Amino acid sequence: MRFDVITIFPEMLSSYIGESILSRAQKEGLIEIHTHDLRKYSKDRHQKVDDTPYGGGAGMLMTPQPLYDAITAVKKLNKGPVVFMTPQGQKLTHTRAKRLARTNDSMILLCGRYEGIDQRIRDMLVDMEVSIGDFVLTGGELAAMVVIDAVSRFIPGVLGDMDSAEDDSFGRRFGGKKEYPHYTKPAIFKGMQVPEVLRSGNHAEIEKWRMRNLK
Ligand code: 6GU
Repeated sequence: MRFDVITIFPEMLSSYIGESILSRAQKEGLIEIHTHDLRKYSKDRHQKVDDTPYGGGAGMLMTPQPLYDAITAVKKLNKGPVVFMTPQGQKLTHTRAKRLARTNDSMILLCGRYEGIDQRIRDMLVDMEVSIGDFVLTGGELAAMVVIDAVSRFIPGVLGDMDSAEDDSFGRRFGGKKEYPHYTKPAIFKGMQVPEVLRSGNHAEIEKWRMRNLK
């Protein structure tokens, strides 16, 4: 899966995607993440990318020229849908993340800032609008990282074994199933003991205990 992210803050993404599972997935060629600095596409001599809204009102909007040039340039490298990150978009869910992973080889993520983007770009070039929840962020960058992370988990090989994309606690919960309590070493921490049965090696009893303790 190839992700191209258009943003005025490319460095915001690099530390997150440069660590842990996403970093390994890129090294193994399972995913590719490219960032594109929107300002570089601005024809304004101060690399301006925003302006005041027609009709008045608070805040600034992202102007169409840099967005148009950036999106059309990136579309030559990435044939996937253009996804605009906005609180007005369709809510990202476990199911939608899985569907995005299964139905696309690539996608372009457009990060908004300020009060939003010129409507003509939405009408002309945006294929899909995605939100990560009912709250407003200062920009789409965190949301784009959430999409990349949630979608990448469903790409075969990104997680250790494919089962874990569904069978971790979140997958179970969203699948309507429950999860049992987990413990790791040490056996006693601040005086609190790990249930004896989990240390017994009796797998039938362990399974029974887990089924009785679903939350
Ligand atoms: Cl995708 N963008 C912004 N700016 N805020 C959000 C969001 C996206 N999803 C939830 N809040």
